[in-house]
Amino acid sequence: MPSLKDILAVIMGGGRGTRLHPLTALRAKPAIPLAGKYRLIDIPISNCINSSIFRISVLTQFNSASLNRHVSQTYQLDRFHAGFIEILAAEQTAVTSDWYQGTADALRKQLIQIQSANPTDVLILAGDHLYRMDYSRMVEYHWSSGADITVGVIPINGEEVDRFGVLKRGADGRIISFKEKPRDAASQAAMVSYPDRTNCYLGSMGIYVFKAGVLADILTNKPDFVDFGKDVIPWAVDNLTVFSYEFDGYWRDIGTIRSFYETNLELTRQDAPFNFYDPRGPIYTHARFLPGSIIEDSSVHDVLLGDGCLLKSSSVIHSVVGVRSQIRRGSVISDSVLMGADCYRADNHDRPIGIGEKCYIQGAIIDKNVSIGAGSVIKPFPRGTNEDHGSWVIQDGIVVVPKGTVLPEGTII
Ligand code: ADQ
Ligand code: ADP
Repeated sequence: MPSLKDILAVIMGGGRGTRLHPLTALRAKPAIPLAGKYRLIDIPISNCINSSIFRISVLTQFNSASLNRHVSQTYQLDRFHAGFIEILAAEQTAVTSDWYQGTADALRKQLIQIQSANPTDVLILAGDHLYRMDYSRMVEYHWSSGADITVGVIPINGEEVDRFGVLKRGADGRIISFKEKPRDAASQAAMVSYPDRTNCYLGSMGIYVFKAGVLADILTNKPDFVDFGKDVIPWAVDNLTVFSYEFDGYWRDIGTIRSFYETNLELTRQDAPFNFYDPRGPIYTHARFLPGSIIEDSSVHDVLLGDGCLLKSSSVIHSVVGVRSQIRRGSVISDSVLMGADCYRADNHDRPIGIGEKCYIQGAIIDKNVSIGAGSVIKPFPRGTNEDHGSWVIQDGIVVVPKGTVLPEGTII
């Protein structure tokens, strides 16, 4: 049997990032802040480390300084854990043909790098999922079944079925049919696996183990295959041995503004389905050595509060308040995700970072280093509303204020 040392994990760090716009306007998707102090990339990297997989490549479109800094400062393997954690970026150019065209194309463009690690198998992971998973079990299942490809799968319900790859499998676990995001009722009905259950479909988690040789053959011999879900897996199910590995823990795709927002807010309660505190599977992140947060004359209910925050005479309800957030006198924040700040004062000291006095903010995502002028009001819009006003964007009814924005005093959204 091969060993986990022979595995190469490849984390798909994000394509055009339109679904998480404007959080991806100025940064690579893996660098998006999560749960007040982490970044999206911390989830799959921590899962790899906790699964004893120490060879990790992150594929991204942007060679962003903040992603490089975060990964290089956070993840330093000691000499007893041979491996590497590296970022492989697509050419940073606006000419579309040089960018990764899809998930399979991204691996194709880095195939030489991937092969130079000489792995027996390649574990392909998404960069926008929240879950804690021991990948070694999936890899061992892949080895014991002798599969060419193993797909991680999870039961899903009828409302989600058009957002996922869905599959049917035989009693031995081998996948016999696969449809990427089936839209019409007839093709959905044909894919039911568990007629008696609410979660009656088996959905692909978008994570795969490939025999390295099989992956290289497909990427080389099928140059038209751009995506794993759309092209590679449907073809492989008909032509190769593809098995399913069923995961039974909490798992959530947080690749849209709505799911990202709702998942962050779920984390404000201790009984949340995902918990960052499991000592058997810690989620790592950049250690910042920030002071504790000061909450002066304020009320907080159901709040996930990062380090180094300053709340003065304000009220915060059901919200995530990220590192170095400042909320000033008389402000009310509810149902919102504040990502915090990289510093307490802007470099040129011309504006206070954070939420000014007497603001009312509900149902919003406020990205890092934003200044919101005193007396501003932000309220949510009906679901399905999408508008781009530059200094604020509405995605599915949620107001998102992009990184570094300055909203003048008395802004009403
Ligand atoms: P989607 O999530 O819609 O479906 P996709 O947009 O291809 O698939 O993204 C998969 C992952 O790869 C994401 O983490 C994304 O950020 C990243 N990614 C996308 N394009 C990339 C690129 N060009 N370069 C680098 N990274 C890129 C997939 C499967 C479905 C499955 C769902 C589960 O296709 O079958 O059900 O994942 O979430
Ligand atoms: P983040 O939440 O973005 O990871 P950190 O709190 O981890 O930020 O900061 C990482 C380090 O980088 C810190 O020392 C911070 O002061 C520094 N830093 C953050 N943003 C910038 C920037 N735009 N330019 C220079 N240094 C920065």
